[in-house]
Amino acid sequence: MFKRLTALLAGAALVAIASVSLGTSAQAAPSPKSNPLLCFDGASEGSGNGTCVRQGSSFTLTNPEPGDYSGVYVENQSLGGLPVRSLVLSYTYAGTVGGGSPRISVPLAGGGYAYVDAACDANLDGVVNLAEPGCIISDSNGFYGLAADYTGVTGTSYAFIVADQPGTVVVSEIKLGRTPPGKNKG
Ligand SMILES: [Ca+2]
Repeated sequence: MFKRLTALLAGAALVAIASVSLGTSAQAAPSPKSNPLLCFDGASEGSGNGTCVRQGSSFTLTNPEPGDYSGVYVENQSLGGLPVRSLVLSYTYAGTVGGGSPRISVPLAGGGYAYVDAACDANLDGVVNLAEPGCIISDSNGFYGLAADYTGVTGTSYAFIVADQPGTVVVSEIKLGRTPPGKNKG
């Protein structure tokens, strides 16, 4: 009887500790089930007048002048050691497109970024998708070619979409993740 009571008390103590730590971490981090998409922009970072405004799953990126920027990133994402071509990278775009804007930037192991922009929209349907046949990508180390031929590997950071040409573009249906289609939340 005594042993049983002790076990019950120990169990209750563990539950209490678990509740406390859960309560603390819940404030510091969102659910591990999803990696929320968040805006970033020059206007809120004290660097120009670019703005990102979210409405549901659509993000309106507005850059009044050259040098302005705005974009979307994935909170709490840590890519690392994955072939870039294996990532689930896609978005729908409408508005000002050109000069590599908007684009997905993916951090590379060893430095630099891989870029996925409208050149990847081979069938010109307004959807950029890394898995699309004929998708052309580039990187900051001089690569320009088919995504299927790309051998770059991700570094330990997060992928983001950025617009940095004057004008307004709406990006939506954004996938910046590492998980297979259907499971991707980021
Ligand atoms: Ca397309």
